[in-house]
Amino acid sequence: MDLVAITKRSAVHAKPSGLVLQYGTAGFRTKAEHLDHIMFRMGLLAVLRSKQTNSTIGVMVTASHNPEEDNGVKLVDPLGEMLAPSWEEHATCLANAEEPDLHRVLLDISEKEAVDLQRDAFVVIARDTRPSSEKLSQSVIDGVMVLGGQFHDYGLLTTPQLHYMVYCRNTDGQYGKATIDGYFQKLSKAFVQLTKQASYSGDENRSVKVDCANGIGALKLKEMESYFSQGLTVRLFNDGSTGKLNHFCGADFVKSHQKPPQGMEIKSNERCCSFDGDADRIVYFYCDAGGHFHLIDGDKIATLISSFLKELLLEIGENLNIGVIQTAYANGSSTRYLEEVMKVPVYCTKTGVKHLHHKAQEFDIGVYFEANGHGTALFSKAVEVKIKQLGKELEDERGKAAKMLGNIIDLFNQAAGDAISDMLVIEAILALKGLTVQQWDALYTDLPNRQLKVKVADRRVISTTDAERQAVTPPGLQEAINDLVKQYKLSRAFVRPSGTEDVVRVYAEADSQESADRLAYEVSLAVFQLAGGIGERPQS
Ligand code: G16
Repeated sequence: MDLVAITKRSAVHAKPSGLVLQYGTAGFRTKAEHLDHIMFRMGLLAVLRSKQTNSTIGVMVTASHNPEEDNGVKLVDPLGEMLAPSWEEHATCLANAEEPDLHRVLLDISEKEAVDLQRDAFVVIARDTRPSSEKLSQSVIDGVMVLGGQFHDYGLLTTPQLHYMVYCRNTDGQYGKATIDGYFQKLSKAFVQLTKQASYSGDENRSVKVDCANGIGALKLKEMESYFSQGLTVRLFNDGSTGKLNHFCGADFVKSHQKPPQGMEIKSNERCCSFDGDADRIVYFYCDAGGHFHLIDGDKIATLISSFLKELLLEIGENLNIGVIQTAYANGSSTRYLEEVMKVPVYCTKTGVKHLHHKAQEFDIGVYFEANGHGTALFSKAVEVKIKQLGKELEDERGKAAKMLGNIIDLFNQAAGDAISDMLVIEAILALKGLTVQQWDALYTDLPNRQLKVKVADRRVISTTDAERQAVTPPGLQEAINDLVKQYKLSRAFVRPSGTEDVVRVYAEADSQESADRLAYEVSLAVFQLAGGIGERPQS
């Protein structure tokens, strides 16, 4: 480690004195102008992680659903997963080290993690379409280079595409080819094979309108369209040509405001979906003949996928264990439907893909989705090998179902939740089952719910337990929530500090929209009073 060179380069990416940032739910996120030193330092950290694991590590420059002025960075571990929790702590230490302490922290991490500094390192980098992303990814490269790491800059990619590249590179191409063409080929081949088997061929069922949040999803869908054009027509809106990233559009806006994005023409009963800013989340929606908006969120996506997988397993005659993983935000009706009607075990983890992904790996088939639309399905290696073998050996109906499942396995991005891959899986399932968006929506009725944000001076005063369903601190807050919840039917509420925005999130559901709105407002007020609210008091 050339400490003199590191100090010199670090001075170019100097940390604003006193600025403290934390590796949150999905990496570092804040205003883009505060992130130069973080990017440089994450370049350094990626090199250490690469040397330690003897693998390629990914660095994605994005702030996903956050406003355009923000930016952020996520590190991607060897199998395309989120960075391991112990390394998140190293990331936070490194990010907050004052300039003179930088080498000591680098040496400490290397020692604690037994990093062989003589080893080679390889880092792959990509970025979203934010105006600040290009310069910030140069700072990552600067960090990689000063520690002697090699790198490949993929330029513009969706976040899940970078996860895919890392996974491919570390499995010697077994998972796929680590190029954008390799990604398009793998997914579209599986999609075209699947939709060929669909008996339903009505045009209307094979076209979908996509709100791209004015982000990278639009670029990548345009590039990919010709690969699957026979199977599906995608009509793109909010493609970045005029509007601002995530501004009144995108999956986060549609989910949290429960209304359609701006900039999209919607005819009644048309199937539409929204991606978020880095295309790792998707939600579906439609407006009925009466003009009412219907949201089909991550919970209903998980239900559609897991019921289809269960049906296929039944046809194949394989009794494999399927689990569905949700978070506290999952609508109570979805959990009840999965457990009581579909008889699928459901587990609840903390918010953050890393928690859901980790739990999903415990099953033969683990389907995980956050209500906000971030999710995928994971298949154990043994299941994948067996299903693909059956698909080759059997010529009967069982073989047909096994072939279908084999293609579904290839169509999912098993490294991370991926809006493009999820959209193609959903479109294939709807086509194969001949389901309309309304029929899918009618699987169960969501309990009315509301999400709000509250500004507090320091959101770390709120700590939680029980997969974030109970607040431990500040004192009295949980008791206040319990008292409020008791006043409404079929109700539930919880609060948690966001790991991507400087806010406290409030969730409430109840038997009517009016009650859910009222409960969310009252809980917000309790947060404001007991957890140090700042600015304007929550309004009913
Ligand atoms: C990230 C995480 C998600 C999480 C979301 C909101 O999504 O990957 O797991 O649900 O942030 O997290 P929080 O409520 O802590 O702000 P994205 O799409 O923004 O990267």
